[in-house]
Amino acid sequence: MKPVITAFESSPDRGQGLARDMRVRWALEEVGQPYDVRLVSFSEMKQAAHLRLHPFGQIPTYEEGDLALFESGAIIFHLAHRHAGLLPEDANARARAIVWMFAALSTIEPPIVELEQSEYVDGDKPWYKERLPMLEDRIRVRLGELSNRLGDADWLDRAFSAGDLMMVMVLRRLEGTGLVEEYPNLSAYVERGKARPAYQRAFADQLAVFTSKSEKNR
Ligand SMILES: N[C@@H](CCC(=O)N[C@@H](CS)C(=O)NCC(=O)O)C(=O)O
Repeated sequence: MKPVITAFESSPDRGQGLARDMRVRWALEEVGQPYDVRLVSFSEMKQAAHLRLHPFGQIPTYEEGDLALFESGAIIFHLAHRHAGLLPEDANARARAIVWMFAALSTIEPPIVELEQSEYVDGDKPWYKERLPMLEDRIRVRLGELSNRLGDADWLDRAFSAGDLMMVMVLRRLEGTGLVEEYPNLSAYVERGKARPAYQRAFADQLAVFTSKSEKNR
């Protein structure tokens, strides 16, 4: 049975693959699991049918038979348990890879999301520009620490894992800020992730949603 995920019908990032369905698509491609996508509009996400799947009215969701999941981290964790290819077999290496998934979501992503949101929420406030360097410096602290840990390795803990998938996707949220580029090893790490064939298939699929919609609107 093919799982079904949800994604934005009209992604605000115009096909850049920054919405969180991209992580799930990438994980599905890494493990070779075919899937279907149900596109949802912003208003549909807030209606009862979608809220039954996702209590916060967001994407992505994941349905597989009578199992319905939300939270990109939990979905990828589920896929990594069900299929080979995203977590190492060795129990300790597996536990360490899971640490990196959590680190991406709970240590690296929050200050990045705070920077993004400050622009939407406070971009018009007189103090917005004064606060910006502080928010960027908070991110730099984490990037510096991550860069030190990665060193000249290809991946965070030897073989590529769901931890790297999540970290690469979280770091991608900084595209356009120049922050990741201040750490050449992190920049190369993100590019290494993006070069994976599974990433490229996932990226092309989510981009096709945007391009087919733009063609229809011509
Ligand atoms: N922690 C959630 C975050 C989900 C999330 O923020 N989704 C965004 C798209 S990337 C969304 O649906 N935004 C629309 C909204 O919140 O109304 C996850 O990782 O799945």
